Amino acid sequence: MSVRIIHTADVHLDSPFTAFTPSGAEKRRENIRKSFLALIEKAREEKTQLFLISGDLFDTEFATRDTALMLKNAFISLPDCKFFISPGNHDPFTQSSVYATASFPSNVHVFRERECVELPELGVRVFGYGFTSSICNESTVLGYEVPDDDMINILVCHGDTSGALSTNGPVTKRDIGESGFDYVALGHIHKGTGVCFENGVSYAYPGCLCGRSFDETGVKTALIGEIEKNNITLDTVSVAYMQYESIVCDITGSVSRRNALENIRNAVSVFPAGTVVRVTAEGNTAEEYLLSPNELEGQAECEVYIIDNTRPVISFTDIESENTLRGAFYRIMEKRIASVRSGSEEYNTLVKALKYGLTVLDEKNIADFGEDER
Ligand SMILES: [Mn+2]
Repeated sequence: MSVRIIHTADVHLDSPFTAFTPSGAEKRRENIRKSFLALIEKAREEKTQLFLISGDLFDTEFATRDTALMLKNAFISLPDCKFFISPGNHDPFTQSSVYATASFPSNVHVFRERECVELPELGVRVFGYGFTSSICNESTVLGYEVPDDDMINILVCHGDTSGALSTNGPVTKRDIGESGFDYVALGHIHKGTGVCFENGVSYAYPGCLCGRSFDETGVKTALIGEIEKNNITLDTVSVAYMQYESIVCDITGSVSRRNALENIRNAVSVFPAGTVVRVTAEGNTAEEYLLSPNELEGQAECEVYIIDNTRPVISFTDIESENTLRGAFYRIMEKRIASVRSGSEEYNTLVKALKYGLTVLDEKNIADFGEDER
């Protein structure tokens, strides 16, 4: 007997995206909702029987009414699929949480501390651990009575394999190996692991469903496939409407400002449309090629932010001897730069100040310049 599953985690619906304008933040929240709905459609196509959500479905214990309603409708639209949700450290099951206040349909089970749901018709037991506060200092994979019989035993939980001092449900590989489950569906770590094995127990982090910042770059996935008693086949599936990437682009040799931007646009073109890309521009360029963070706004398929770490190529001997404000500024800055260690933070700041100062003194506009940490 086998069962078709989808395993996802760390969707972080309703993330605030505080660094953005209200409409920019809303666009990103919409992308997360669309990603989740795309996974629901995957479940419909693949006739998924168990849909496992291993924590942090929401970014906080609260959700907007619209998001809760969207989920409810999604769950209702797949009546033959059973949903198991294990609240995590971001969305613990508290009195006032969305899990307590939303009325999800009967094909949805939300775990609260340790529980087990038997599904004899599928030959499966689904165990789960639901956080009831944002802190959990005990292993979330231990403490269950797992019968050793023909039924498939699956655990759905948020848990942290990154260290014993974690307050997010510290889990060791040994805990997993001794747990007695056939599959441990984990959540919390946003980088997917693929299916791993420990002492006969299969386990995986699917990773977050879509990237939300430059800390979460690359293709994000969920896991989809079949589980049999001694055979687990899960593949990654990507449904993300939002992807982040961070690249370095050396624009040395660009013959014009336009050419420099063209080189950046080419470097970015390998990513799917809509990807949010941070490009750190490096190399030596003519001083008039100074690039602003939003230089390519509306000019590329991707959303591109440029950090300009290029060094201007300047005719130093000319400026050095110039009897102008520009010359005086240059001589002072060079003296200061010479007094600090090259490559240090101060050095980089001074180089940037020199670059911006020369631009201003050339009466060019730098109003739009600055680092962008989105
Ligand atoms: Mn978490």
